Amino acid sequence: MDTVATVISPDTRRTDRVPPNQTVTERWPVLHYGSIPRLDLTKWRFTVSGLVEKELSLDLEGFSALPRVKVLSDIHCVTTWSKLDNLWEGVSTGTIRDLVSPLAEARFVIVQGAAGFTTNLPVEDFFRLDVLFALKHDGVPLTPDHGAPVRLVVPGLYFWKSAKWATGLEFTRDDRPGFWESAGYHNRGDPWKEERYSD
Ligand SMILES: Nc1nc2c(c(=O)[nH]1)N[C@H]1C(S)=C(S)[C@@H](COP(=O)(O)O)O[C@H]1N2
Ligand SMILES: [Mo]
Repeated sequence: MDTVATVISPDTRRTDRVPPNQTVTERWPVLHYGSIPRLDLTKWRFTVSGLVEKELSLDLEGFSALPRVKVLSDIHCVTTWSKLDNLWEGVSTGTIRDLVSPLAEARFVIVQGAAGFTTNLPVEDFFRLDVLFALKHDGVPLTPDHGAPVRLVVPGLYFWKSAKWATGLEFTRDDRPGFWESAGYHNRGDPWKEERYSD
């Protein structure tokens, strides 16, 4: 599991790197719906389905053996806290793309988390170079409250898109609002445009 590259998330290079109406925090709040799932890691799978040439199903050992990337990025939560300079390590969404070969009709990605959680992204947002399925944060494995063993990290969008306890994804032709998107959050969630809630 070589680390293939370190990516600096482009938003960290902005002269004013804190989006409008966000406040920087040093600590890392824990936020999610429901309770922390108790996962049986011997049964854990990461699956990719839908509009792909090759479906994928990996156990934790197989997933952990994929090439790694490191990403330095900022977190912007819609509840107005931001946490700067997070160093993530995990599997780039580009690596997933190479493994499954999405079909040309695949326009959206529905990412799945434990206990039925989903979040939706256009493929363009999902395949940005700083998007990864993280196993580590600041050099240590993710803790259960932050989404262990694997969580999505989408630095360019509000943090609700960063599904914790990720178990896979589906490529679709049509968009399908996920958990928070169906509960009144914006469908896309660009923090620089303050796409917080839908009206
Ligand atoms: N599976 C799952 N992932 C989730 C959520 C959730 O409810 N379930 N909430 C999202 C929201 S709203 C936020 S702000 C971040 C918080 O991540 P953190 O607890 O690591 O700070 O997780 C996101 N990922
Ligand atoms: Mo959130």
